[in-house]
Amino acid sequence: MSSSPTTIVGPALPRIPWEDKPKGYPYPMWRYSGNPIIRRDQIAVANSIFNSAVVPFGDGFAGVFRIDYRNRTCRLHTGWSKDGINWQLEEESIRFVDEIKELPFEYGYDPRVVWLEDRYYVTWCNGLRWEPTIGCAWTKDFRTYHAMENLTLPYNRNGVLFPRKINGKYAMLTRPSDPGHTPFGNIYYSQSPDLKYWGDHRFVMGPGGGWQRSKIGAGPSPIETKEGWLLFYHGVITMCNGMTYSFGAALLDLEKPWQVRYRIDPYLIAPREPYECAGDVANVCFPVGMLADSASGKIAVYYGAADTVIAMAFTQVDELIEYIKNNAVANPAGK
Ligand code: BMA
Repeated sequence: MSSSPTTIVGPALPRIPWEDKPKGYPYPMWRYSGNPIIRRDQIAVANSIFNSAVVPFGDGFAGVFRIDYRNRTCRLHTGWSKDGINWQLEEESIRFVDEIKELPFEYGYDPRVVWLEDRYYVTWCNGLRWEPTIGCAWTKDFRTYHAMENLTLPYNRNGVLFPRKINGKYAMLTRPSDPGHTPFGNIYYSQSPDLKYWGDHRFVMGPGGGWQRSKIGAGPSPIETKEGWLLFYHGVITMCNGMTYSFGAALLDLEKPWQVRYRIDPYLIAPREPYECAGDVANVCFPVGMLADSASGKIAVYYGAADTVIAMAFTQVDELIEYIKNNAVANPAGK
């Protein structure tokens, strides 16, 4: 871990994929001009490829991708990239060694990946008798994945591990839910001595106003900054034609991450471009992947668009934090 000249606490990533903000653009986060970065049918089995997570790996990047098949079940697939933008996806889905007999792997979606101590952990929304909970596995090479126990009971989604222990405990955000298209949702914080037994649960935040008024859920693993944990999260507003998914960001206290320091009022990215507004589920921008460079403060977010393709957006940490503070809601914990 290098010392950070910017607000980000963590390693430098000079090869982070990047595109400068368009001249005169007034907002702190901007889309990649080459969006979407992955075609929905990039591999033959796929109906759609979206909501996927990436990390630096070797001299490039690795990722865990959500692929919905042409029979409309979904699985996780490994992907590889030299530049973080062009990806090669494995044709075969991820299989787990040491599979736990009582936890047959039925389906998996919305993976998150985090480097924690000495390995990568993948969490995802895991089918358990078709009831969603938080699945977990670890890998060191993205070739062999070791199954772990589910991290929660059903029903739960959007399980995200922090990249280090906090106060001597592993830490996780989840969003307890229901078996369907959950109409509600608060983010909770849980703690564990061993990544297996979880407790000391704390409420973090619930829905707010406007674009985040029906439900919210954590996005990628939070980024440690000198100002707190920077959390990108999705928020939903239910409109006449269904749920619209946008995303924003909040700063959580470093030592007590269940305390929200600042929470953004306007969204950062909301469905606007054709690939976000039209697809299998219209009007969805769903962030689950992220890369950050502590040397420059650059951040690249990967988000699923319209439950069909993957898109990218960029921001710079100092500009973003300033914007969050200047555009914060009065009651950061929400409802
Ligand atoms: C959520 C999850 C996401 C999906 C979103 C919009 O409940 O299922 O995978 O992107 O709905 O359909």
